[in-house]
Amino acid sequence: MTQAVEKEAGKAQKPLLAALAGVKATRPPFWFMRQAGRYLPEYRELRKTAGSFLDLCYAPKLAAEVTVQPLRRFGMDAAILFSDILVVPHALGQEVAFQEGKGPVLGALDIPALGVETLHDIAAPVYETVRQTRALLANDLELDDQALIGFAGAPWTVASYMVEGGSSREFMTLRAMMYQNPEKLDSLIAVLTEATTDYLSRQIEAGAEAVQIFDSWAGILPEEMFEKYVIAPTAEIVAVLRSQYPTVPIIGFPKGAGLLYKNYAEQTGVTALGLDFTLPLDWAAKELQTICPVQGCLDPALLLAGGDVMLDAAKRVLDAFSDGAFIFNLGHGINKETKPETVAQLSDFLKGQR
Ligand code: 1CP
Repeated sequence: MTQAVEKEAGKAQKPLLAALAGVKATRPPFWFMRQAGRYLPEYRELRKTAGSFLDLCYAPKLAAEVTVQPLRRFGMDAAILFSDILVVPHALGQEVAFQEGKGPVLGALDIPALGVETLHDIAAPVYETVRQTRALLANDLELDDQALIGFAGAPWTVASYMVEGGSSREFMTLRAMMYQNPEKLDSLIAVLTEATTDYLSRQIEAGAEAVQIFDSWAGILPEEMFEKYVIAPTAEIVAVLRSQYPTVPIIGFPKGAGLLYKNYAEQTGVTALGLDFTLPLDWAAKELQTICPVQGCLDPALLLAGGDVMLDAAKRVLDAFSDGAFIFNLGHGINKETKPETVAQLSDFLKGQR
């Protein structure tokens, strides 16, 4: 047996997976949304050699390396697959490009032409990245307690990019479609629900130990539409994955959902909830953490300040959720202007919890 295999054999569950199984820890596991990426010099260096951003997402060796970069530097308890939620529309046949300084730009949307058949051919390198990342983690004695999280965008959030043709402030095309042409939007959501389920199940097959469903724009919907476009598709994805992989935890992140977080927790069946940074901490502890483990939710802007302002806020988050199963994270992704030293300061603080 190699040393790593020996260690694996006699070992307790990885900290992230224990927390997702409902175990309360004195030192909660932590990772940060968007922990890989442009704020890291080693990412910017590697990115130069990779061609376009999508080329990097489809280059398993490079993407696996980028996935573990933040762990080598900061020792988070989890790696998150380096990829993007817009790989799914791309693999379904819509044009997707990431333009420097402009963000994603998507081509015309032709729903009947979207091909669930081509999805796995085009997304195959993503599954290979999962395989290679698991191997990198398992073969490194410093990283073999770290879990690998796979992910996808939720149908609603991915549909927003596909309908709007990119990022949006008000999502007016999408929101108008919801009332004027619901059959069209429903057919898109149906395609995405099936594709997302298959895509996540392939990531699990390849070695993802947990998955997160990012619903970044869940917060723009009135209750009735939230039920229809956020809760229902997510519940469908969770039900299928749960039947196929009963032990693989699923984290749902319905950013901005406010009071509707509770309906989401009760009705989707997710294993754990990713909290955003706007929720009142005490409310979330009382109303959500009593339903399932929670993850979150430091305001990422605090990492631009750093120092005691950031650490005091981190402590308030830890204190608020100290009665139950908890994973420390940010309430949204790391900003690209964040200094690595500040991430190190926060990571050291979290690793020092007793
Ligand atoms: O040039 C570059 O390096 C591109 C910047 C970048 C990066 C590093 C983009 C473009 N995506 C990513 C990686 C990424 N995206 C990850 C990797 C793993 C990690 O967290 O370390 C993940 C999980 C995502 C998920 C993602 N992409 C979301 C959901 C989470 C969130 O931030 O709300 C969304 C909405 C996207 C879309 C996206 N990708 C990239 C851009 C610029 C955007 C648009 C964001 C917007 O509309 O505001």
